[in-house]
Amino acid sequence: MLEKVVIANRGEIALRILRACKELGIKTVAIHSQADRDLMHVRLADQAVCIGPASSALSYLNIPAIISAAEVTDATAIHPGYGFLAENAAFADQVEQSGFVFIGPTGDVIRLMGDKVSAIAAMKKAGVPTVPGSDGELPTDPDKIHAIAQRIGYPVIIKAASGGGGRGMRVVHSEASLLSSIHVTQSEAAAAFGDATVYMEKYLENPRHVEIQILADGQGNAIHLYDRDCSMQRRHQKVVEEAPAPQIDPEARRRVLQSCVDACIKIGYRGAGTFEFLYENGGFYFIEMNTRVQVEHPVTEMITGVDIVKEQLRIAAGLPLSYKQEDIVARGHAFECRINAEDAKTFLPSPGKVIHFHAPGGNGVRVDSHLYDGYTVPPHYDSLIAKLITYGEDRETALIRMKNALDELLVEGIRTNIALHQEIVRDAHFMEGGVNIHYLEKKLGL
Ligand code: MV4
Repeated sequence: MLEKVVIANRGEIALRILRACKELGIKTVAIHSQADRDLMHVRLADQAVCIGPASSALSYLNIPAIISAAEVTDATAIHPGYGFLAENAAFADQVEQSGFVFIGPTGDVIRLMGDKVSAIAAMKKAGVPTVPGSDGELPTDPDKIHAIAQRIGYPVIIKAASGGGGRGMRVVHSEASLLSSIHVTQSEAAAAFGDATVYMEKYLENPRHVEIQILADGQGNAIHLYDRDCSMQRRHQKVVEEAPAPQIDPEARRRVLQSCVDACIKIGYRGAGTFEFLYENGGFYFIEMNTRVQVEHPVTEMITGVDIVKEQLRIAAGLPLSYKQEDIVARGHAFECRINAEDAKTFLPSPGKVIHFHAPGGNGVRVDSHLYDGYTVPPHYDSLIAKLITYGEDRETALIRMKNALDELLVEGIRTNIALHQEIVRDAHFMEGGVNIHYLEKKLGL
């Protein structure tokens, strides 16, 4: 097993990684900014190193400072969590070149998936269903561009190859605005990512966001852990997730799950990963792959019983997967509500001191949170303060448990989105299941 892991993250995921390390008998090093001395996992880790000031750019994104902290503590591996450097190929490369294990795929695979054009090409070649599109970078010849759009059919969407997660895209409804939209997207992409490459896809108007969790050991073994629905989102920020995705065509599901497993083996994937799909009219269409553990991984853990972070650590230690596909049974249903420190009306972050925190409990209730009475949420980072996860034998039971858990949850002293969640879990369409990616924004009147 790994000997000592640097937890290169903060908040709830740092605590989640620390707990997994402790279960496996791995020593831990918390690295933190000057604003994060009071984080729960910093107290619980075997060692703690302050790596820089509050600003992420100077701490959690500071590659030399993180690698130096690994060196001075004699750590053997680095877990990046999510966000920050988790999908930075240069970081993965430098970690390995410095003699540490990067807990994730190789830098080359991160690079392949970071460029959406190469990611889609690799997935298409591996048999994963993709969105009808330009099959690569758009040509410069306007006649050829128009011909591609004609073949796909309007509306189309122009996306930056270096974008993703909703950054650098533009919908085009007719030929008249095609070329100008491409130029604007290219300019924005060049400014934002230093890469003007764009591609075109058919724009799916009312899809759901369904993603597939996979694990691969880089030794020829890969499994899927079924799917999650993340359609309840606002401005590309997920709000509620669930597993499995409700109301999915069983045959389409079987096929796409197998295609993801096959693709992992084909590209030499190692670690935990997520294939993101749009799901519309019974079909799956690959859009992106995430090469990290995701915020919403607990809903998958609840329905499969697999500890995804422990599997990440075992894989990084060079062990084969603990499970074969036939060992994985999806049972019951799980929801996750992302609890944010934010204003209910403006959705702006609302940091400050938590006077009192009370976590709900009971059968099928899980709370992943770094909060405690008297903790001050700093203003420098994202506003996620807790993940409330419920499980039930069926979707209705999991949802009733979520209603009850939200009523028990107390976060006093700061503003939160708990009331929004209480409204969502009582929404008739959400209760029915299968709403699309536009549902929440329409409900909120955006
Ligand atoms: C799309 C799409 C419709 N058609 N691609 C947004 C984030 C990025 N991961 C991909 N996104 C989309 N790509 C095609 N061909 C609609 C979206 C989209 C979206 C996707 C998932 C979750 C929320 C979304 C919100 C708005 C748009």
